[in-house]
Amino acid sequence: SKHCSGQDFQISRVLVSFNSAVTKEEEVLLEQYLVGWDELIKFMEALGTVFSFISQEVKGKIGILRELQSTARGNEYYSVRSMMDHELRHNLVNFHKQTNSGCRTLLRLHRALKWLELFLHKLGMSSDESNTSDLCQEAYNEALAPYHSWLVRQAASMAFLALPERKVFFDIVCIEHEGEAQLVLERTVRSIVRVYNIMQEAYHSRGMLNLP
Ligand code: 1Q0
Repeated sequence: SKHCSGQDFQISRVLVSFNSAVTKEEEVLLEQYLVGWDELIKFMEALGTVFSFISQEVKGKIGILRELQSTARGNEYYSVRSMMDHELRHNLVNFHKQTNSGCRTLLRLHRALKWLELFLHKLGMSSDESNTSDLCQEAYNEALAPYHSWLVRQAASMAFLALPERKVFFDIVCIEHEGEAQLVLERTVRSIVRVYNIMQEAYHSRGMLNLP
């Protein structure tokens, strides 16, 4: 009976996708991971046109990875580790210049997921007086700004100013009560942390945390 403005987006689907992306062997399944991102894109699209440059950017990265999955070697892109080992084995990862390797492309989404983790955590802990633009900017400064050019940082800060207030966020997420929000957000944060940590270790152990 609840009416929510972001009917297409469901935060539960983000949670389910990221949870199901992790196997018993602590592998991250690439397809499930990307499905989680598909859902996040719906959220950004519900925010309106100011955010479309961000969702276009994410769609571009997802597109590159799906393209790799659809090639003859697509089965190698089954999990994050299988992708990394395949690309390293075949010298497809360039450590000196920018290419469209799966490893460097996924690294961009990986870093963005840290931003989301911090932002959702802050949102869950926030109070009535909190300002979403500030929460978003703080998370951005910590997780993403160090990797972005000056121009991108300015554009991001401008976009943050256009963010709706907390109430609207909770409405899109379809949450009526504050307590409920905190619970759902913390659960989502946990599913993100789990995926993030596994991927962070996979990138770290292969010396690939700084791919150009
Ligand atoms: C909620 C509003 C979204 C706020 C997004 C924060 C990040 C903003 C910064 C985006 C700038 C994008 C412009 C291009 C950047 C690229 O230079 C960069 C590097 O790529 P490359 O190929 O040049 O090396 N690209 C990236 O860093 C890719 C990732 C961009 C950030 C995407 C983060 C979007 C996450 C959105 C999920 C929102 C869901 C919120 C759910 C809330 C539920 C209560």
